[in-house]
Amino acid sequence: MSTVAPAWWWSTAHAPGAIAVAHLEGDARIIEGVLRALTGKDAPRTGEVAWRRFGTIDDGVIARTSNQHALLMPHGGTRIRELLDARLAELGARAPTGDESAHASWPEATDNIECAMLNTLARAASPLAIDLLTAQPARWRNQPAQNGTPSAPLLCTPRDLRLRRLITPARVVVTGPANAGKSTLLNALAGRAVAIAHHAPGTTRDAVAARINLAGLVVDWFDTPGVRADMDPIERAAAELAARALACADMVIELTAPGLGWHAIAGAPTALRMRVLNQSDRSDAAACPERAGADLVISAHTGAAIDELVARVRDSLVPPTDIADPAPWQFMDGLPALLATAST
Ligand SMILES: Nc1nc2c(ncn2[C@@H]2O[C@H](COP(=O)(O)OP(=O)(O)OP(=O)(O)O)[C@@H](O)[C@H]2O)c(=O)[nH]1
Ligand SMILES: [Mg+2]
Repeated sequence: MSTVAPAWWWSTAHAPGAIAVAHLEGDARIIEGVLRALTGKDAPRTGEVAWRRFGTIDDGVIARTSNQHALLMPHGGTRIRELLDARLAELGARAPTGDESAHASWPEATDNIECAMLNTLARAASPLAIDLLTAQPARWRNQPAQNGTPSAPLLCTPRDLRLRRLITPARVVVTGPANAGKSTLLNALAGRAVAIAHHAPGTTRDAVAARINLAGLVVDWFDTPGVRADMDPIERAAAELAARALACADMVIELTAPGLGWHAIAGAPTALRMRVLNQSDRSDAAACPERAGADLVISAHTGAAIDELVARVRDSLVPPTDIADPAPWQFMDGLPALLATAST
């Protein structure tokens, strides 16, 4: 998206919670200007995760997952959220207006549902969203009518919410002992060196975030530093950033390697979880005790089972049955109200 006004929206519910997550998306120079005005410091570089004060409102984490996108993670109080909304509006950011009639933007659209669909399509992150979104106006119009207006459930179903991960990327956080290969895995998935990978334990001293495409599903992938007993202050600060990412993870991948064991980790209680044993190419991998506890065994070096990992993460976050289900999808809040005015 390269509009002049950056888009600003929340992907956590408007309710008290430990941590809230907001998205800022737009032209790189413009979002850097907004973040500088908000925090008084330079914006994190692409791939960086940093702790910042959000003016006098709160402090929290900013993860720059791409040139055009940053995640802001303040505490989850409703007042903090309102103050940040007001401050971001002052700085020129706007909520993506899926519910605008916006016929001016979409003169070819036949009604409000189609406008909403086109607005959502314009900011959908995942290629998998395209066919499903474009099918929605017809599905909603074909809903059985009640009192002359199409009937629509007011509450979102779990399927509605899972499918919204096609629009706003889910957060996948990888944890595990130092030297498991967490950074090597991110680099293999991203197809480039996003994170520094090295045989010395404690190589990752910063949390790293990148927006990557998992065979059609785009996610925000967090590489975290391996937790060790003798961490220096910089590593401990990085571990705090990682804890903040874990608290709002949609999925946690626990990665280990032969001989390193499984490390229990705290994370969002609702997060999906997967245990992955890496370094299957090593001669000691076949008989190692970690194998018994693994959901999947991979090698980030040789690429063995990486396609399987990608497919499993994608299908856990957005199950293929959700996509194949022909029922209408509430791809945004307020859709039932729009349906009531669909024929106007
Ligand atoms: N044989 C083998 N070595 C691997 C594999 N994946 C990573 N490594 C090696 O393991 C070492 C550690 O890899 P990293 O990716 O830096 O590990 P990390 O989990 O990010 O480590 P920290 O950042 O210290 O927490 C490096 O020497 C990698 O080359 C693999 O699949 N097979
Ligand atoms: Mg690392």
